[in-house]
Parts: sequence; structure tokens; C-alpha cells
Amino acid sequence: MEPIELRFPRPSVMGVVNVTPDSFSDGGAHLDPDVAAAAARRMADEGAAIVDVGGESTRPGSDGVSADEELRPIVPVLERIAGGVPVSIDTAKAAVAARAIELGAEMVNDVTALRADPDLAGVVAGSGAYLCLMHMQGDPRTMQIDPRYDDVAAEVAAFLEERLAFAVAEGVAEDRVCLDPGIGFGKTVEHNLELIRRLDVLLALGRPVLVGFSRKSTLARLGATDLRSASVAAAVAAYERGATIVRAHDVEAHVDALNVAKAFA
Ligand code: HH2
Repeated sequence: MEPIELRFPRPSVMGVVNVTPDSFSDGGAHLDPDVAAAAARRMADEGAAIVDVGGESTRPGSDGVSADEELRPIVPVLERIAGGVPVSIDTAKAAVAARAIELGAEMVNDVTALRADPDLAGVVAGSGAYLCLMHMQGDPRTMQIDPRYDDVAAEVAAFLEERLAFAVAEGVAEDRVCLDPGIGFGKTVEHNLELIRRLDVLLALGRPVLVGFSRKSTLARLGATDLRSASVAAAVAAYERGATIVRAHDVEAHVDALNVAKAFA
């Protein structure tokens, strides 16, 4: 199997299809499986390297759901796109990841970085799926209450270095893993900006970096009113500082912008 940097060359766009009623950016839009599958196919046509399918909202304040509840809206979508669209499953649960992998998912995107479910590392290791490990301070219910760091870039890097070592110790091949600073997950506007400004601190860990700035509230707090343009600008800034994969809702705009940015490299 290919190392992640060959499968996802820099820059690659990860499209987002949330099949949850309450996602902060596209909640409810993709509840009909035919609509969700069509959105995933369109993202692939627009140049997404992979589409991230999620059945549990991680928006600030959200509560957890059971594996069955999380799988219910996802399975019909995966059945419709299996084989045609490269899929990442946005989950922290081993049972959800295992079923999604059976249905063709090639990446597991875990916003808890293998901390929530002790069986998830084994599922990833046993399947050979790609893995995204993301940093989060606190949990979705409380993370935005009062996030604090002495040195956000160094602390996020140290966390991801430890989670990467854990994944490898559990049998996950290091060359299948990418790392994500977790924009908006227990961070202020200034923390989010600092993480992109100092992305080199994360890159020093030697793994490709994935950044998800698309439609995050920091953009509006910076004064943006057109979230699509603002998301694209943040994605280009992250790419320029070394990000490999960009997670985005508006795929065509991101693919065009990143291809043009790449032409200057
Ligand atoms: N952001 C969200 C969800 N999953 N995964 C990674 N690796 N990185 C991110 O930045 C990230 C993520 C939140 O955004 P969204 O999917 O739009 O909303 P929700 O979690 O409410 O479904």
C-alpha cells in the first residue's frame, strides 16, 4: 500500500459530507442519503482527493451518540458511493470505523487521536487504513470555554508526537499517518492563527499535515462575511506554510485556489 504522501500529494483537498442534523457548518443538508451521495460524487468530480463522511457532530457543545446511531445515516451513503468515491470516515469509534472500512473507506479521521476508543488503533492497524490524528484540548462539550496554552504550537506538536508514537506502538504504519492541529478544537482565534503561522513546528515531526479551517468561526471573528472566500484564504495560507491536505466544504473553490498557489511553488 502506498505511503500517505504518495496517495495524497501536496496539495490535496478532502471534501466534507456531514450526515448529521446539527453540524455547525452544513448540518442537516445531507440527511437524505441520495443527496449526500450526490454531494460526495460532485466533490470527487471537482477534484477532491478524498471525501470525509461524518455521522457525529463535533461542534462546540455537542453531546456524543452511540455507534449504532452514528452508523445509521452513514451506511446508506457509503453503500451508494463505495468504489466510486475515495472515502475517509470521521469517527472516534472502532465499530463505526470497522464498518466504514468494510464499505470501502480508506482513511480514518479521528478528532480524538485514538483517545476515545481503546479498540480503534487495532482496527486501523489491522486494516492498513490511512489515519488522521487531530489535536483537541478538552472535549467538544467544553473545549471553547477557556482554552489556554503557554506555547500553543509546541504543546500541539508534543501532543501529536505522543499520539503518533502510540499509534505506531499499536501497529499502525507511520507512513500511513497524517497530523492535524485541530483548528477550533479548544483554541481561541489567536491560537488558531498562531498554529498556522508556526506550522513548521508541526512539520518538524516529519508527517504530512492536514488543516481544516473551512467555515470555522475564527473566520467570522476576523471580520469575514463571505465564509467561502475566507476559507480559501486560510487554506492557501496553510498550504504556503507546508500543509499537505486541506479539509474543505467548498471543494471546487479550494481545488482551483490551491492549484494556482501551487503554480508559484
Ligand atoms: N473539523 C471538524 C470535524 N472534523 N477533522 C479533522 N481532521 N480536522 C478538522 O479540522 C475537523 C475534523 C469540524 O467541522 P465540520 O465537519 O464542518 O463540522 P461538525 O464537526 O460539526 O460536523
